[in-house]
Amino acid sequence: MGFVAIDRSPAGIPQDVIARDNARLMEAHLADYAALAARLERQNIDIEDIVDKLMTLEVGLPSWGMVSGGTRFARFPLPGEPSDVFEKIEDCAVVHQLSGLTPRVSLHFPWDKTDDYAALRQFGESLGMGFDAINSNTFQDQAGQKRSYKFGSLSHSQQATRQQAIEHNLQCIEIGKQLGSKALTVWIGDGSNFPGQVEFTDTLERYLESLKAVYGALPSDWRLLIEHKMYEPAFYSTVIQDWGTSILCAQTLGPKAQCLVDLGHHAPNVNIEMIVARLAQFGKLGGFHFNDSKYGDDDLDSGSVNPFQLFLVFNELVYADIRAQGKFRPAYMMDQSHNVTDPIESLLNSARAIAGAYVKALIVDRAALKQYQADNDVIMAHNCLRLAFETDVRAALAMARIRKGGAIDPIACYRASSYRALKAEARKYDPHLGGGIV
Ligand code: RM4
Ligand code: MN
Ligand code: MN
Repeated sequence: MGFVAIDRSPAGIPQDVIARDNARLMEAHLADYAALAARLERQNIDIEDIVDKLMTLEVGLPSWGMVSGGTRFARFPLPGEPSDVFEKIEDCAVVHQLSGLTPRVSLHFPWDKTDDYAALRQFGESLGMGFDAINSNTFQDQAGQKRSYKFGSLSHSQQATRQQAIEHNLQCIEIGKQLGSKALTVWIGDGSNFPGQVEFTDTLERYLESLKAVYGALPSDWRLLIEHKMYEPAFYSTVIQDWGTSILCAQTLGPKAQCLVDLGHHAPNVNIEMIVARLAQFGKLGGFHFNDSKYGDDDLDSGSVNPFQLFLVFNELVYADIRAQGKFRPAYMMDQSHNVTDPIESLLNSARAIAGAYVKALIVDRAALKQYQADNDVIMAHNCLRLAFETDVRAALAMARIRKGGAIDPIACYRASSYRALKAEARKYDPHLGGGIV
């Protein structure tokens, strides 16, 4: 196998670095954990149940987020950042090692193209990493590509261009099968920049016809995740502009087609948690791209701007899981762009924010909430959410990390390891490498 022959320096954070850093913080952690356990006990919640549930949460990492991202103006590369898909997976494995939350990486093609996918899978597995949804890319032209996506891809006015985009998606499925993925995420840049440029109805019809061909090639245990986005790169209209069009397409295609919600893909102030509830209620919430945003598709770190919204989203996800009797399994992934931070540190912080939002949603007193809702006791119903959100649950998160072999303080531990500085010596530095974020 190719992987055996690949010369790579040993990956990961040395276990003794984690052990030493945890030893430094253990006493304070145990005191905090006991205090939180006592607090939760007063609400009849066993902290051990919460930690057990948290330990089942898994979130995929975006391969394209492992390299410094850029804006339309500039990209500021980081010495030691990965230069190929193998090195990206190495960095993902570090995030997982320290956080215990991110055992899979979501790849993007052709950005992550390589010669030997069996070797890539083996390399991932050797680092404890599996593969999440495959992302296709028909929103850019690649060198040597016959037909341009300037005016669209799956919904293009010309059949040959649509066919080229379909074939790319079919190739993505083939690659995914070799890697053990179970889903294909399709986000297209198709749309228009001027009123009159396209016919809304015709483009959607063509999109659906194309996607039917992709859907037909899905293995039986795969999902097709349709990702909506209201603008960019098209600024007047997009073909899959919102969750309404997304669910209509998913319903038209069939049971393996579901919707993916990217938190940054909505108009400002849209009630995203309500969209989550609606999609889940009708069995069509298939996946998530976590990130945060202030103005648009900013791809900021999860929970960095609006942690209350992240909590409210998880509140709906937890409720959906209760309604589905524990069988609600969307593919949770992050989709972020790190322009001014070390991607590993941003992803560690994001993992903490996501885990925190989940735990806070788990400790909502749902019986009391239902009663307050029935009685129309507005303040007390609202306070059920507020109290959970305001609880400091960091000790529960740390305990889950410790039990998975991770770190009490992931960023401190990462810094203590000098991982990035060591990689800066070992990896080739390519300032022209793209972060891949549009
Ligand atoms: C898009 C969308 C897709 C992601 C690309 C890079 O805005 O969020 O999920 O693959 O960006
Ligand atoms: Mn996305
Ligand atoms: Mn996006």
